[in-house]
Amino acid sequence: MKLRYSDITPEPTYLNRRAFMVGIGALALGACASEGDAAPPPEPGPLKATPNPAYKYPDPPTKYESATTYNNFYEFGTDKGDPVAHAGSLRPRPWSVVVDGLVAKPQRLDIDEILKLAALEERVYSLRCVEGWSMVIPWIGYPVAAVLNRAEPTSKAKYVEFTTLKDPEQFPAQKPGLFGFGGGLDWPYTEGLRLDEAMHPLTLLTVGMYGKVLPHQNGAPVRVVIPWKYGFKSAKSIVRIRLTEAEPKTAWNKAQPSEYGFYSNVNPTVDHPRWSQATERRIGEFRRRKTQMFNGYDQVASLYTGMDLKKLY
Ligand SMILES: Nc1nc2c(c(=O)[nH]1)N[C@H]1C(S)=C(S)[C@@H](COP(=O)(O)O)O[C@H]1N2
Ligand SMILES: [Mo]
Repeated sequence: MKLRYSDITPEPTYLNRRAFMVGIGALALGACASEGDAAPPPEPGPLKATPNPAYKYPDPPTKYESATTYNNFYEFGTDKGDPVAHAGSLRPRPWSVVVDGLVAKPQRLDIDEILKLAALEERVYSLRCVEGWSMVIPWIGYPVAAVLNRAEPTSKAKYVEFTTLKDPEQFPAQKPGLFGFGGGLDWPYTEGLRLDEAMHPLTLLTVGMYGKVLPHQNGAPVRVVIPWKYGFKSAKSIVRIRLTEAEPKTAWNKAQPSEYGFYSNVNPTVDHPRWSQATERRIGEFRRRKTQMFNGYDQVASLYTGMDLKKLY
């Protein structure tokens, strides 16, 4: 098998370059931060959900082992194996999520309320990382719309911001390094969607996968999953959902605006500045596949009518 540039040049390239420029090694720093406190996460318990036949997937799911050992979760380090090695420090309980900003009824939802707020569905989605690989994952959750509706967005609300927990005791890579640049991103990790994207039935508030509670390394206890967008839009371990009038800033866009845009819909015809997005490698397979427009989720196309898809990275 021929290794492609996109197989070996993931997101950290930019971080290495920046670390080099300031004369330190961000990766080395990450390693320091996490030595000593390496604790693997516990095995997640079972979680019941009803398979939703509308969201089956034609291909078999990725092996559970791969989906829980090959992860991007920079709060634990930049290597794919860092999350499973270090995520034992995350404490997913007690946990609550605040829903605030431009809403009539701000909420603070305890994780136990979240688990009961709507019927838990199993939905098999494909997750496509901007780095050029994909997985097929049976997620458990319900539409983010259920939570947004409860909070009653006001007519001014146009966007939704999702924020990951900031706690360096639980996330070793958030410990400030030299120049306040611990771990590489401007913590906390934030992501955002337009309100209509967040309200779309495909956008999933996710609390489990493979019939189990969400493993720490996959974003316990609650994350979002947006299957037609590159994986980095799907923020893990969220503590806040904020409704805003202006487009929210996002962690990857702040780090490298020319490479990670706000929309970031999966699009085979829009290359990443450093690699093509025309094909992808499904984890567990050898031959590359053709990338599908919107990752195959054509039902969202109408959200972008009249917009220049080439500009929606
Ligand atoms: N808080 C947080 N959320 C995150 C990330 C991260 O580093 N931190 N990585 C993103 C990226 S790049 C991808 S591809 C997916 C990976 O999800 P998985 O590990 O469950 O497959 O999580 C996304 N959510
Ligand atoms: Mo990603």
